[in-house]
Amino acid sequence: APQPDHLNRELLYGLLDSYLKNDVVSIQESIVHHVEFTLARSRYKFDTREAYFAAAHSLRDRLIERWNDTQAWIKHKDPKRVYYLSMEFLMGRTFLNALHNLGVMQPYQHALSGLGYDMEKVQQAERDAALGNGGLGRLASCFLDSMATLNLPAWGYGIRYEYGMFRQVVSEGFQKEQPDYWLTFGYPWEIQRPHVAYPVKFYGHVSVHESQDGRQNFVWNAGEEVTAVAYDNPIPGFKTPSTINLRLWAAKPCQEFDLEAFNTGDYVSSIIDKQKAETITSVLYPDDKTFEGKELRLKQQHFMVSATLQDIVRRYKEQHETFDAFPEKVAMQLNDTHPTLGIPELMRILMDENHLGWTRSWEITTKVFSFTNHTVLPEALEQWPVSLVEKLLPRHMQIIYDINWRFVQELEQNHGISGDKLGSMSIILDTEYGKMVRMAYLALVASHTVNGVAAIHSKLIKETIFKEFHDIWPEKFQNKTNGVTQRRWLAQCNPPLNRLITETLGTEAWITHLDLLKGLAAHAEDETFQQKWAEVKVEAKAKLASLLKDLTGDDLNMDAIFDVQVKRIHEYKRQFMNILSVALRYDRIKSMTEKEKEEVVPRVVIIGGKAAPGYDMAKRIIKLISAVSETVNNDPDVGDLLKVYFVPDYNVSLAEVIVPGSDLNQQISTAGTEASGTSNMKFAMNGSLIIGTMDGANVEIAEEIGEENMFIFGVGAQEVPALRSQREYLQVDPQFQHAVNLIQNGHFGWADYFSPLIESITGSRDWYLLANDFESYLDAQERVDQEWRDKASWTRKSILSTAGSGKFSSDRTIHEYAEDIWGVEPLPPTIPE
Ligand code: Z16
Repeated sequence: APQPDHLNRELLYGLLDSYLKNDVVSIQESIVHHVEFTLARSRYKFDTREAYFAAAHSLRDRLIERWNDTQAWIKHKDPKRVYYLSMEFLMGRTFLNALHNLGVMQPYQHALSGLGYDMEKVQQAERDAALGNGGLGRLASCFLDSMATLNLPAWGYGIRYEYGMFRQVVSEGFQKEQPDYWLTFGYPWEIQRPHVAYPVKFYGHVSVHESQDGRQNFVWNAGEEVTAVAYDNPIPGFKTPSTINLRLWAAKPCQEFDLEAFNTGDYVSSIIDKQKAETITSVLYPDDKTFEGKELRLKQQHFMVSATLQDIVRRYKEQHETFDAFPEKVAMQLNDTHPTLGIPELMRILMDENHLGWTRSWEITTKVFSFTNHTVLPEALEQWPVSLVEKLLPRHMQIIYDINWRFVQELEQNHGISGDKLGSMSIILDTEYGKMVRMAYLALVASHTVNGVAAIHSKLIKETIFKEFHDIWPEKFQNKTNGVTQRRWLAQCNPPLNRLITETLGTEAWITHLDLLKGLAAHAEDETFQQKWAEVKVEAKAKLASLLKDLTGDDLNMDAIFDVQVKRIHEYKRQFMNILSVALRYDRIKSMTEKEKEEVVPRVVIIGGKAAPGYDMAKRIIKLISAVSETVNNDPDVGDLLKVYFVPDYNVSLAEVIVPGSDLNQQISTAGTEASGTSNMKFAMNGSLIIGTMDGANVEIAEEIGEENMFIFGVGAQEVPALRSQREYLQVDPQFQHAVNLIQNGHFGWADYFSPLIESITGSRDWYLLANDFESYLDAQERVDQEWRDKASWTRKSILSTAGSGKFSSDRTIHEYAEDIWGVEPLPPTIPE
């Protein structure tokens, strides 16, 4: 880059010295400055949305200052860095989080109110950045917050989709998907870096050249090339100046490529052709657990890892002459198998572009990658047709074959494996439709570590999907129980509870040391404390009630249990079982005398979540919930003893209201199917009691909080395989049959439309064992009602839930990754010389 003739350091340091002050007047100045000069509006006339954008830009200035200092400091110290590679980051809103982490909430509030704007409304003007499906994407975002807060030299890498997770509209009970073009008014939290751009190649063919020393040199002559442009998103830590980076790539047409087409005379259609490049980063695939073998998706994956690896290698080379130190300077975490193509891509870069040779390249590659698995459901596991990989990425396919060939050799020679077992472990799977690449096996072979996301899940992957690999490489397997950031999921989303906890513990140190919540247990029996705790819950419930009032026009019964199940709609998560029990509860109330009704514990059942657009059963479940809701809510016999709501378009921002406002949350997946779950942790932190199975992180939550403070039911994961094989002979509980009959007989209408649902839980079809667990579920629901009748006891359990949730901070999770997998250390910021 061109340098100025003369750098006046003294002047430069002095100029911005007094710029980013955080007193109220300086903040007002900076907001008004952005109204005039960034938005080009008049300082005398700007609306709430403009106030949001101007305040966001003012905050962004402060983020950029910290980002610059942090990155200069990291570069200066050159420690080992960790890169979190993920196709999804479900960030939600940034404004409140940035205010809170920078510690400037108060002055901004005063600054805005002084200008005539209400902080609450200004915040609401921000749109969610929803570049993810669910748990996996939200986990990546929680991890960024923790990595920044722990001062780790870390970066996230992903894709800047133009359309995020679809907006869910429910009309007449049917889900409709609407595009989420979230960039309409611009996104103030990103910094475009037009100069940080890399070519990404696709298609074409590979040629071999003999080099002078007799070595074979592979050259990939691509058929298509697009440019990846960086967009940086600063991620501030809490109470530390450390501000890390989330670098998202956007596809742009490449300038220099295919000049020939331009010279053949068809200028306009050549340009239109090149526009197609941008479609690579157009849209997030909204399927959370079904593998869809779409070519565009494979393109997205390669696009992301290719740009990322070029960036990482370039950064490394800026400071190092050889690749010797690469594994001491770089760790890369693969968030599921989605970025697994990074493995052959790094091999290609080292071998073909840096001429390192197979042995050294493989040695380096296997030292830098580690991989997280997020599910044991077979339909989610990625398998790409060899024919497709070969066409799109011919050189990568060769490398994958080579990796597999050497792996198979090793199995034969070092482990004495042969025959069918060899085939069952091969990265390449032969099927009747052709050969497939098993991405999880590729990731496993090349990674130094693989981890599951909760203790039970990490145990299961060793026994089931990766059993043969565990037999030969037991030391590769680890557990890293998920966590969530208590900044967003307690401190920010539940201010009254934040205040009560801080006042009770006499410190706000829990915001960075969540274990301190233990200290609340000592107050669990204290009546006046219980009273305060209950008041805080009522406040949060009122916020949720007002959200539902806006949505439905209904006033909720504040004495009711707010009973919540919010998560992606999936058969294994058993929203169907939930709604069956609601149908039964409704039927029971209908048959009661007025006297009997006086004893009923009132409930507000809230269900929310998106169905993958092509997931027919999930869409029928949404319709069923809506149909039950319609009948129940309009039945005068029921009144406010039972209400059922399907909340449309469940997302991060809605969760921030729903989680604090819930009394009870449902985590009722068939044991062995939910890898971890992370909303269970958010609910526990906010004093919501769990009704759930011994699945995912529920198991560890029960260890921390005490099973007696939860409503645990259902069979354990160990019993599931045997029960599945006996499904058709199992005795069906009469209550279950009755609930099914209500739906089948058209009690809620749409009987024909619901018949595939009924079939899916009948006899041998009942894969997720609804019939089997139903009785035990109803029993747990009965215990919930009993508990609610004893207010003091319920509140005590609520306090103990929060008190026992300390383990589930993503700070703890990230600390473990850093120590046990990445080998990276905190680099507390100091002002660079
Ligand atoms: C996802 O969100 C998860 C798994 C997966 O294979 C794909 C997606 Cl998009 C979830 C798990 O279902 C959940 O149990 C876990 O808590 C979460 O990933 C984070 O690990």
